[in-house]
Amino acid sequence: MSFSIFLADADFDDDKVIAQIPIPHRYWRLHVISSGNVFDLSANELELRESVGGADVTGSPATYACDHIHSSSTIAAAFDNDTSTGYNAPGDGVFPINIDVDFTTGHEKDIHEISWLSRPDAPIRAPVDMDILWSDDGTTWNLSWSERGISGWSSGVAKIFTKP
Ligand SMILES: [Ca+2]
Repeated sequence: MSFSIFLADADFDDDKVIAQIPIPHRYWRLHVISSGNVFDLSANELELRESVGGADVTGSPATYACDHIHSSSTIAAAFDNDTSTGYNAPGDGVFPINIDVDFTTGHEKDIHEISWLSRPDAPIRAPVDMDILWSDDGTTWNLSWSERGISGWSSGVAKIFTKP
């Protein structure tokens, strides 16, 4: 989310945007509604960026959580900058699945782009429908943007999702 400052002229008919002020938030959530293989979800690397093509802002001091995870998996494996390790869901078809990033107090971010690298031997274990949410308190969640009908996953290729 961001606010625009407008420079208004006398008749308000051609106001110019003179600044975009980012509104950072502590918590961000990838709310995955459905998967390409219906039953399972995987992510070998996830990146959150504050600008299109910008730097990945995950990493210390951010912490991660997921509400549905295979017993032999960790959500941290999706954020360790190692493309050979990853998060895996239990494969039981239970959705939605929430993947949360807590950037921590004093390190709030304004996320505009997500990069998702799926599991190389099962790339369709990846989102078809997904919402990107933010929160300031970890309890009340707000929609930032939605992705629908995602397709075309292929092995070893990260997909990029940019805020409209
Ligand atoms: Ca990894």
